[in-house]
Amino acid sequence: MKIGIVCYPTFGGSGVVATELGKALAERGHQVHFITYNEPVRLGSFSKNIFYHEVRVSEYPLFDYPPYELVLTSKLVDVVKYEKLDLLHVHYAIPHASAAYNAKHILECEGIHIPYITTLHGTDITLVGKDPSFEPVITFAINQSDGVTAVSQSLKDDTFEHFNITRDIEVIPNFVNLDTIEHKWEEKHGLKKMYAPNGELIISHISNFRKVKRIPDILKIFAKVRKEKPAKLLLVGDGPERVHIRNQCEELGICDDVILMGKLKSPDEILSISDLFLLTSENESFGLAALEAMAYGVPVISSNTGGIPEVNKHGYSGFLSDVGDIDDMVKNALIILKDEKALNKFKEQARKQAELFDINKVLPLYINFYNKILNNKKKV
Ligand code: GMT
Repeated sequence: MKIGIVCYPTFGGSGVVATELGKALAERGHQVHFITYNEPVRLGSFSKNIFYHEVRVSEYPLFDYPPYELVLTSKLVDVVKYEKLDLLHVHYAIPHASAAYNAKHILECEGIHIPYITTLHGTDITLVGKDPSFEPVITFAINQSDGVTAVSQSLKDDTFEHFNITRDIEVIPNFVNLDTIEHKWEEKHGLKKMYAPNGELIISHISNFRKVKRIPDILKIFAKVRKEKPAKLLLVGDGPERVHIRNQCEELGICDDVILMGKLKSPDEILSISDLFLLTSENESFGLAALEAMAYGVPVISSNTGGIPEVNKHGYSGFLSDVGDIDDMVKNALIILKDEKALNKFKEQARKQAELFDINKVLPLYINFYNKILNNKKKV
């Protein structure tokens, strides 16, 4: 197949999933064209079947808001036509689904039929999409898609609850590539000493530090756990909430043990040395970061919200607590960190749980879905 993938090329989960999916498809012989405003951060080195088409939005004094969606639409028309694509797969509904809809109809006027699949990732539905300034367009572009997937049952339910959806949505979860993780794990053994020189436990969190992640909860949990167990907190990522972190660390008296790592291209190193992962989000459609942690055998303390319970199994790969229930999360963290035996048991279970989401299980779901959509196209 020749597939065009549209995504945000940044550190966000939707961009990571789209990029890893494209890479996996390319490895299996499909031709993958990334159509994005920057090279996706997780792309790594190019391979024979991977192409990158830049969506370049020019500045013009008249434009207070550069028309990204229009430029993307034109680029889609161009790439579909000249690369003879079979299918467009757009990740994150806003504004990618409506751009794909417009491109499809422009191409139809020229006798070219290109189906598009929209994958819903999370905040495109749960936060941004619901906003009345987007809602009618999002509803329309979802309903008009040739195929729609959501990354969890919870996100699918949310979509039906908040939008007037008149079509099916297929659940295809996020995934990890356990083969490559196994390999990287071996490489990173010496790193732990650098961050935890006295054998402290390493607790980590990775996100884009937005309000929805509840970063203050992470710091409060860490402060309490650290009273019982010597530990370091590694915070990976950046975003609007970062400016408050230092002040809160000072209030809690934990500055010396909290390390702000900034944005890292890949979470591999930090996860490979972590003992516990925290995900305290208010809302989370899936929680890719938690799954990536589990793939490294890192148990997860998380909130019981959105799609997280579909990933993190309570009492097995970690624990789930009500959003904001700091004391319960601390209690659960200490069950895991109690002693080496308990920690190793949870580590093993976390890894086992991640196996359910291995790319070799999830990729066929996407490929079958693509084939179904392409077969429908032939029948039209
Ligand atoms: O909203 C974000 O945190 C970023 C967002 C994205 O689309 O880039 O992440 C969402 O998509 C991920 C990949 O499908 C999911 O694993 C995340 O749970 C989801 N984030 C939220 O729902 C908050």
